[in-house]
Amino acid sequence: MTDIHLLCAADLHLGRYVPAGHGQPPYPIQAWHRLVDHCLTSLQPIDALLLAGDIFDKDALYIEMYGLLRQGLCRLADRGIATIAVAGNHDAAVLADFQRTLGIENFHLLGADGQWERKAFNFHGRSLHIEGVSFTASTLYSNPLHSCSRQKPPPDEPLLGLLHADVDAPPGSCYGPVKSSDFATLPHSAWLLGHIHTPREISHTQPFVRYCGSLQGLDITETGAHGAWLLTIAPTGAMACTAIPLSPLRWEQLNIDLSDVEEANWQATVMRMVETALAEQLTDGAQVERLALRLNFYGRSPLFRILRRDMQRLANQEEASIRHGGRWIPYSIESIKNNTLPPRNLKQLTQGNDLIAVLARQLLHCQENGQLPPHLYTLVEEYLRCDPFLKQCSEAWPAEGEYCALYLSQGFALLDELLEQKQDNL
Ligand SMILES: [Mn+2]
Repeated sequence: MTDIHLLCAADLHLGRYVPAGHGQPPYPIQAWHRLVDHCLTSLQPIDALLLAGDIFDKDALYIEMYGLLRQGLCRLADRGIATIAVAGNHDAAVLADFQRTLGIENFHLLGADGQWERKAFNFHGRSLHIEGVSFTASTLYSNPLHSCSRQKPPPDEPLLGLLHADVDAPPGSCYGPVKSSDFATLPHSAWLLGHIHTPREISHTQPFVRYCGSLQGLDITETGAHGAWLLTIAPTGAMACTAIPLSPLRWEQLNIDLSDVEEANWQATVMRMVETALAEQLTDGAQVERLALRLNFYGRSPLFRILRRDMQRLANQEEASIRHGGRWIPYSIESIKNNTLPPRNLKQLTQGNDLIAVLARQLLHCQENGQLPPHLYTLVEEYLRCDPFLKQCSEAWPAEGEYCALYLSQGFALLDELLEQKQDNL
């Protein structure tokens, strides 16, 4: 008997505009082509492709995504490779439509009516059962695992689960809330999940449970290597899961300490530090075609004032690229955060009653306590609520512990501006 090889992916979001420029066609579509190509050319012959929901970004994208999804599925079917999928909250209607109207051979949408469906497949004379359920609307308030069958498969025939769900979500989740402990009560030996875009192993054994993560990171919160997972099932039933990085665009956040950086030649020093940090962070970069970076500068630094004025220039480099694995990978700067602090002694500024002293006292108080008083906390929250990026991407909302750092960084910038004006007026 031979191993069964399944390539597993989720959250393709075909049709999503990913703002990191220069990609033709868009990155999620490039990642889909790479996924299909990998199935067809992998050294380990792939028996089936498993997709755990959110294949389309929106139900309204049937026409736009019709050709490329159909072509990919047909190329796989022509080579005898099955595609087994469930729909997620983003493609609850369109995927069922697609399956019903096209009836592509060897494309199996499990549980399209919202009821669990278990199908038996035969690979190399071995039986494998795959069970899944699809979203039928953009929300699902109940726990889908509560209605999942407990019926065991025949001995020596593995049973896998395919699901789009929100594991251990806060109460009130409308995306199929389940508990990580639920999986242990079911007879499945592995679960492949979609919905959370960060790839994550939830349980290593009995059963094996994994979030595949988005096939292509969609914004700066989805950093690091993204792609598919190769699930190998040995004749003994033993399973192994290996990452297959496929995303052409990779997002990285770099934290760079500028404490000891002198003002002289600051541009050369900072550029070198950025590229050194990037080189250290860039593992599994063989598939990467482009990098998009967020720079987080921190530390008490003589560069504080220079950065306040000039840091955007760091994003102006023409044809920026980094050498990696014997080739040059282009990169662009998504954003730059100046969380450095000025090197001055804040206490000296707190004397008196002018605006500078009032602000310095406020900042010193927050710095020493490491947290904001309630009225400032509310102010920061109101400020964040108006941020256009956060409105669209609630996952990027800073943790409450970061509010104080955010307030201090804005406060120090204002203080520095006031000090500069005062000097100019002397
Ligand atoms: Mn998704």
